[in-house]
Amino acid sequence: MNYDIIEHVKGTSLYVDDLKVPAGTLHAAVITSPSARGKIIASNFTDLEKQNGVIRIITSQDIPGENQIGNIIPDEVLLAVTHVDFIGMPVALVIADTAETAWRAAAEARITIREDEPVTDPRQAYAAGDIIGTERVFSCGNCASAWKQCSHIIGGTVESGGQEHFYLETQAALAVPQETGKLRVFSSTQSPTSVQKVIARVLDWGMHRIEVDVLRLGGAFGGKEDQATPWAVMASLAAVLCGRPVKLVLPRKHDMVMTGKRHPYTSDYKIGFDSDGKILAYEVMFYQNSGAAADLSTAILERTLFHTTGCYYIPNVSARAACCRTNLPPFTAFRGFGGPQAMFVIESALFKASRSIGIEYYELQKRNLLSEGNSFPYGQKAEHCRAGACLDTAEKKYRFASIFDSVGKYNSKNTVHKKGFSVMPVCFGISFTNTMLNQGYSLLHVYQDGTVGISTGAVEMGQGVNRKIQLIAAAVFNIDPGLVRIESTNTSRVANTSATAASCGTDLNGKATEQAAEAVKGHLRAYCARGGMADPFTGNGKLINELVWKEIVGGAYAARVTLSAHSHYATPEIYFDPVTEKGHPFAYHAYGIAGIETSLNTLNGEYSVDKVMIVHDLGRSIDAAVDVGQVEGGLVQGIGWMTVEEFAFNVQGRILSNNCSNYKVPDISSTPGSIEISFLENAGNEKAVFGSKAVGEPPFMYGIAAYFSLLTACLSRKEKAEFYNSPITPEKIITHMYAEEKMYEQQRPDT
Ligand code: MTE
Ligand code: LUZ
Ligand code: MOS
Repeated sequence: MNYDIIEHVKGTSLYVDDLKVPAGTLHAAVITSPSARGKIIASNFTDLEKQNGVIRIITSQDIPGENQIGNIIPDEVLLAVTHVDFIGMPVALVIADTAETAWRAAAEARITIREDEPVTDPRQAYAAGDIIGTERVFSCGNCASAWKQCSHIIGGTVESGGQEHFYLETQAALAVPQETGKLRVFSSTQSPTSVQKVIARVLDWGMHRIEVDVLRLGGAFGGKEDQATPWAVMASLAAVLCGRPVKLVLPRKHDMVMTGKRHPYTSDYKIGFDSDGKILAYEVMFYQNSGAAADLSTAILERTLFHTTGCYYIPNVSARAACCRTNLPPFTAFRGFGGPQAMFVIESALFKASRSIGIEYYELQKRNLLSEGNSFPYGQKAEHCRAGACLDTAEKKYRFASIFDSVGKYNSKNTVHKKGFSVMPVCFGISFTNTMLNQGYSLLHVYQDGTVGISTGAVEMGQGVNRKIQLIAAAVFNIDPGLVRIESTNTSRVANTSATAASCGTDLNGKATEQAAEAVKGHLRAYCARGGMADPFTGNGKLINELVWKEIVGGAYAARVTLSAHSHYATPEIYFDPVTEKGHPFAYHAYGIAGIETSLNTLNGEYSVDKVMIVHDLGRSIDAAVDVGQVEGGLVQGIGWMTVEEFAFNVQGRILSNNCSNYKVPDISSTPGSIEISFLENAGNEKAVFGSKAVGEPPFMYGIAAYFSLLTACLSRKEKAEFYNSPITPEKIITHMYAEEKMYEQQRPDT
């Protein structure tokens, strides 16, 4: 059960837009570029300033510090100066007495732009040499000589689409000037320290003058790892310039065009097998559509390379990847962080190869499955590899063989209605690939009445990190979790935090909390020992009696024993050398397997995901209900990415999927008919707190099975309808199914 579930159910939990604003609060709206690429010639902003209710227009010229928000690479301005790089790029701010007035005025702004031809195709950007950072290469073994040993060599191209985060709470911030030149900022961000740092840079202030507070987010999914920052900086800039509190909340339709999404990828591969279907060599080039600025693209590209081989062992690999700059909003972190894109390519390669070699796709997956001690192309070895254990458990528990059998029988009897069944094994590296970010903090107070308050670097976004941290502290003290409160994430209480991301919120901040609680427990133990009391913490599973606990704490306070601790945890033993592209970047890997059964009507392309069966390796679960929620949520989001969520833009760089009616997220009728989840048994993990494993992102990639399940159904009607271009929408299915007829092509409306 989640920490704030009662508030959620009652509807009393607060988000930034719900906070009571101080009297005199102003509202900001953003004036954005109408063109994807060009030079700014003129604008009518001074006219807008005369409108009723408009207080002020803010442009780049009003910025006291640096006009720069780039995180990894300083290549992104807060407000455009001379050029615009994508439709929706912020150019200026309207500050008004109401949000309605501000957004209405912003909509009336006219910017004259001398337009250049925009680039939206990553291959075109690559050909023109317009890449962000450098091209990266991960390799192992020797592909060149391995090709000669191959009995089968197959090549292909794979496309995967973008994905809108669709967090229910859109981007939002409220900046409130304090006395003594300080600013308090409420932001819907996964990364309070990044927000604090960039506000300081833009205002030319010390970080100690900025307090960022985060109560909870109404969903984030990576969309607020880096891209919550500009809005908080804009609100702060306006608050300082106007000397009043300023609030900025993006309306959904603006959020959908102004913010970045999952990166679309286009990739070319070549894969070689021996006569038994063992992969000998794999060569791949990933073209990442990065959008107009770096944002987190280079880190995401790196994770793509780390997950090149998916859940398989491949002895000879040569993987190249480049961030290709295009005139679209900067694409950003999204659950899986480049990993899913890589895994879709290797699965496509196996699927396609299975057809030309004549060995079943599932059989190829099994023959190449990662096993204990196998090396990844980046040098780390698979230790405590659970890929095989998950697969064996799933095969037995769900009887995959009989499902393949019944699907085959169904398809041989039916012509129009077809079924598919596919399996997706997942192996996901846990740790930020940038070693520096793998640190967490906890500040723990036991109050003199025995209640406990904890602040950490972790941000609650619905994933249950607060619940897990509450349970960890309660378990160390052996007290009822109801005595433990988790406070907001606040940069004045806990500093220099990493984003809550890479699925390691609990690994890092939960571990720091365990350490902090152990420290206070040590003091309490020593106090008891001094007083001749028996050790109260050896309760063999039974909670300490609450009255006894309160008496010990009260007594310790009276004896001037410290009841607070501040603890820092940095993941040990991880490193990565970006020159050799080798190292041991991950503390461990998370494993799991999913089987997905689908039904397809081959006449109209309508389909359903009927049944999902999962065995997931969670280590020892800290809260099973939270973990089931994460597996289900990740799965459905992954299925959405692979099936119905079609992020669309045109050659002018205009996002066409810009509201809920033309962008479909999975709803109750498109989620699976049944989802069975079992946790791998006896699966501890010495590398993370309480033997647990990170669970936030890995289940996302189970969704890939939905693609191949549906493709199997298509191909059982029409052999030639093969395509590797996600999402597999009903429209695409029909187009490929009836490609020769051409009738659907001709009827498609212009965009
Ligand atoms: N679950 C919910 N409900 N909402 C979210 O925004 N984000 C996901 C995952 N699960 C998310 C979620 C992503 S992208 C990550 S990295 C992890 O949660 C982050 O939290 P953790 O590190 O505590 O697992
Ligand atoms: N963010 C990041 C991430 O900065 N580095 C990572 O490795 C990562 N991985 C997953 C999600 N977010
Ligand atoms: Mo998650 S993409 O690491 O926020």
